[in-house]
Amino acid sequence: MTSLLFQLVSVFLLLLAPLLASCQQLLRPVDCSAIYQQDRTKPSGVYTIYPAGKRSAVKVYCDMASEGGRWTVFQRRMDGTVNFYRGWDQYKAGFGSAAGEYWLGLDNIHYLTKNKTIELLVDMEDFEGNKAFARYTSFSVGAGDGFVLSVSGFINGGAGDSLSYHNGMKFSTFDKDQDISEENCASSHLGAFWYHDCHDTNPNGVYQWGVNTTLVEVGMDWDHWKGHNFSLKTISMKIRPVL
Ligand SMILES: [Ca+2]
Repeated sequence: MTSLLFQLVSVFLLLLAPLLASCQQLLRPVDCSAIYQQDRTKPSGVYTIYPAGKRSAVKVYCDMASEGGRWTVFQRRMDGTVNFYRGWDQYKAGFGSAAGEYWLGLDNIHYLTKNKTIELLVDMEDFEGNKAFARYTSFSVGAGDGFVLSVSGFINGGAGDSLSYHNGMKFSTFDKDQDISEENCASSHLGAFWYHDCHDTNPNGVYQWGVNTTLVEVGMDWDHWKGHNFSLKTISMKIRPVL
């Protein structure tokens, strides 16, 4: 009798499991795509996601409009109010505000791109209202202290491809030089990125309000659109799982 009861309870729990799993997803969405799929009328804005389980709550900006929406923004520059020239610990953990400028953190970006196919959208704008984007059908950031960038499948939205040059590189900050240049790319270009020898884009560089050649290639540039010495008005990097 006890055994029969046990079996019945087991079957009941097994039937309940998928429901519990979807409740979990409802309560603690892993990314903006999960939020969108629960309710497709949700507008763009700040939401809380859980990239790595229940203790990993973090606020992000969700772009629910561009190119079909569902995008989790992990990097966003728009007005120069946040200092992006920071060291390793800050780039690992994240900084800034999801309502404005921020960097989500390498640990979170790694979790969001782990064990699934993720695509990347890079949106940008100059100071005259011109917009362009670059899209990549595959994007991931590796584990460990390298946080190696894997990016491929470029789709041109008018911006050209300034990211493929960085494929396979480790992430570098001024206090952790992991680039392949003899110089310290992060300190000579006043940013932090998957520098190569050194960059085709410097999205975490200095916010400069357009062209400024006093210092060379330190602005927030995307070389194949506006050149190395043009610092953009806005740039944001966002990801979503390929469904
Ligand atoms: Ca170096």
